[in-house]
Amino acid sequence: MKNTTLLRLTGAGLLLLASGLVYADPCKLALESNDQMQFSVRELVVPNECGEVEVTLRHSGKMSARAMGHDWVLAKDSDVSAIVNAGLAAGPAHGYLPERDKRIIAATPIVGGGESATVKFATSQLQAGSRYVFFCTSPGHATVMRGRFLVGVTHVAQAGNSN
Ligand SMILES: [Cu+2]
Repeated sequence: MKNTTLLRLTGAGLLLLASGLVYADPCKLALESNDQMQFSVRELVVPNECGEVEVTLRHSGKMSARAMGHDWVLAKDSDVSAIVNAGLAAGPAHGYLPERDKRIIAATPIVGGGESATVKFATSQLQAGSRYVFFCTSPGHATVMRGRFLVGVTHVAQAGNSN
């Protein structure tokens, strides 16, 4: 009888612990975009432990997707220009994203004011030693709407690094 009670208590404790972890899941990232053609962050960092990452982009502005739409696209730094150009060629009917482009690691659809979109992707697609960038493929946006995407960088390392 005593053993059964103990097991039940342990189970409840683990359940509480698990829900706490879900609440502050470091593998789920969120950022905002606005009517001033900006992302709310210049850098996103995910821990090494994340097998899968979820990114949610919210548009906190009021302008329509046609006038000031934004998406969140992740790729190697060296592939950004080519993807942006291919996106321009694809045009608004395809959300300024080339279809089935293997250089794109993850991409949300374009959102307008008040909307949000989420994308999930496996970190196994990311190679150690490569530089990754997130950006927006709306025409002319990628020059300002871009930031660094880092895996496994601790806060201590960030504080000690000025760039
Ligand atoms: Cu944009």
